[in-house]
Order: sequence, then structure tokens, then C-alpha cells
Amino acid sequence: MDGMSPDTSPRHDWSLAEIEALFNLPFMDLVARAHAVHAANHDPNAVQISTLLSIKTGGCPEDCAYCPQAQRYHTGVEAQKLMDVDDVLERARAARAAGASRFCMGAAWRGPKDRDIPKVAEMIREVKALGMETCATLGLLGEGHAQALKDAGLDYYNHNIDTSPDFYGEIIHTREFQDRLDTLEGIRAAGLKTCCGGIVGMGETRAQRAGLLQALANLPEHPQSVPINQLVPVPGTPLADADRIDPFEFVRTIAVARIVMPKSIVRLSAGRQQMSDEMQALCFFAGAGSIFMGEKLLTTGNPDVAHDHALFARLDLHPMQGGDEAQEGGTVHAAVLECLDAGTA
Ligand code: SAM
Ligand code: DTB
Ligand code: SF4
Repeated sequence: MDGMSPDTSPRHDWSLAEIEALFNLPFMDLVARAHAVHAANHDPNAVQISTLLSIKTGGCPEDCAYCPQAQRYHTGVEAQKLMDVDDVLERARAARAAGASRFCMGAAWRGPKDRDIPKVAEMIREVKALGMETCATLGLLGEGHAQALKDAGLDYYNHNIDTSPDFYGEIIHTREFQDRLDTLEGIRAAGLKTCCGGIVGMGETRAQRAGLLQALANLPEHPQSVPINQLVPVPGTPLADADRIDPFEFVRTIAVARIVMPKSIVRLSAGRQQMSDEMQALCFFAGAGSIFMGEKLLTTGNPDVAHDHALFARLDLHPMQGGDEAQEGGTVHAAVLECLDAGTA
């Protein structure tokens, strides 16, 4: 197979040259091909909605160059301890009311300590009981952690490889690329769904963006969810002054991710506040099938919920109930239906 054929059966043997060839296609050809793959595998008018909550903020010992929560950078993020379960639940209910089908809990840890797991497990159990899908992103997992989270009802675990193996060492020094692969292995072994992607716009080359997608596509299983983040440059971090990536290059990255992992849900993740509505529409056309909705990501801003509801209405998009199952026909959440009705009235 040449990487150009319309065959969409998942492959795990992508060469860098094949992925670079996709990036190098004429823009219109690339986006058209990506849309064809998208429509063959997903409902192109459905977008899955997740909401993020930072359950433990700031004070992180790691040195990820993009991150406002690393203790060593002075970003103005105030460190907060692990939230109480009731407060988390209140936020999950609000997210559900705004139309989110999945609630993602993030912690600024290198990884959880054994003593953190029971409290996070309780959050997961309670959020799940609200009828939402659950996701957690807590860093590197130790022995037994993934299984304990799975037993509590966790659906997805988010752990990003963040960038290509050959650029990784310029961004993070406190943990190895292999550490991340090991955590991803533990997630799969516990039967959790994987959410794994990366960040673009950190000064990497196109070949390195291709390398990020190659590493993702050649994992033993394609992650069910692939978040593509555009760097949110935060003052105080080493990447505060990184040049913004060309918006069309970002769209190309979404399109290539769509083609190389045809069954995965590609998430148009961080950075939407810095994108025009038109650019987001192009990302959806090129194969993005999921977003974070809610005015905050973890510590940085995200578009207003009302603006996103209006965008869905303008683009005739409907929320999918969650994950792959939704391809068989998701349930549209009442709050969003109302908004869609209002938008078309
Ligand atoms: N501490 C855990 C970890 O690093 O695995 C979980 C939380 S961490 C904030 C989750 C992900 O957020 C990172 O892997 C990175 O992809 C993304 N992220 C963090 N800061 C970002 C930024 N400024 N712009 C875009 N994405 C960012
Ligand atoms: C992911 O890939 N992006 C989200 C989620 N997974 C955890 C996080 C984005 C964080 C953006 C910076 C912030 O808000 O602190
Ligand atoms: Fe810590 Fe995660 Fe931020 Fe890295 S990305 S500094 S591990 S919170």
C-alpha cells in the first residue's frame, strides 16, 4: 500500500516518508482525501463533546516546556490541592447540562501516588453514575493504578506522547519518551480506552509533526481518541514566544491524523480560542470529530459555551453521545438541541 490509497483499514506500519508524502499533498487534495476517509468511517456532522476539569492544579515537579502548571516556571498559576469529590460532581453536572458526554479530570502530577488513587476512583465512580463517560489524565501510572481506575468505571485515560521522539528531548527532560509508552501499555492492558495525541506549534518541523503522527499510528493499537493540541503559549513558560503555526499547517496535521488513524476520533483540542470559526470548520471538514467545550481547558481559556453552541448550529453539527459507539447514532443532548432549534429558528 502506498499511503495514498483510499483503503481505510487501520495500519500500524506507516513509514515517515509515507506520512510526509501526505503532508506534502496539495492542500485541497489532502483535505478532500481526509474528508473522504472521515465520511467513510464516521458521521461527518457529529462532534463528540468533552469537558475538562483540573482536579489538582499547578505545583508540578516536571519541566514540560509548554506547561503553565510546572512549578519551576513563573506563570501565575496558583497551586491547589486535590479537589473534593462534591465540588467535582457539581462541575460534572454543569458540563452535562451544557451538552458534554464525557468528563475529563486532569491532575498536575508527574503521576499519582498510591494514596491519591482511592479519592480519584471515587470521583470516577460518581461522575460515571451521572451517566457520563469518564476520562482521567494524571500522568505516569504506577503498578496497579490503571486497573484500579478501570475498576472504578474509568472509560478513557489521556496520556500524550506530545511530540515526535526526535524533538521530545527539546521539550521535556524529567521523563523519557519510553516512560510514556510504558504508561500507554498499562492503559491498554487494563482494558481502558486510550486518549493519546500531542501538541503542534512548539517549533517542530513538518517532518517532526509527521514523526508525531507516525509514532501514534504505529502504536500497537490506534488510540481511540487522538487530541491534536495547538500550543497555547503561556507567559513564563519557555515556549511563551514560540511562533504561531500557520493555521493551514495545523489543518494539514488534523487531515493527516485523520488519514493514518481512520477509525480514531481526532480531537480539535487546545488552542481553539486562538482559531477563527472558519478555521475550526475546516478542521471539522478535515476530520476532527471531537472538542473540549467549557470556558476553561485546565488553566487556560477556551471559547464560550454559547459561542460553541452557535457554531454547531451554524455548521449543522450535532453532538455525538460518545466514542465509537456514536457512529451507530448518538443521542443528541436536550440542552444542545434547544440551542440548535434556536439557532435555526
Ligand atoms: N500531568 C499530566 C501529564 O502531563 O500527563 C496530565 C495533565 S497535562 C496538563 C496533559 C496534556 O496537556 C499535556 O500532555 C499536553 O499535551 C497538554 N498541554 C499542557 N499545556 C499545554 C499548552 N500550553 N498548550 C497545549 N497543550 C498543552
Ligand atoms: C489534551 O491533549 N489536551 C488537554 C487534555 N488533553 C488534558 C489539556 C490542554 C491543556 C492546555 C493548557 C491548560 O489549560 O493548562
Ligand atoms: Fe506537569 Fe503534566 Fe504540566 Fe508536564 S504537562 S508540567 S507533567 S502538569
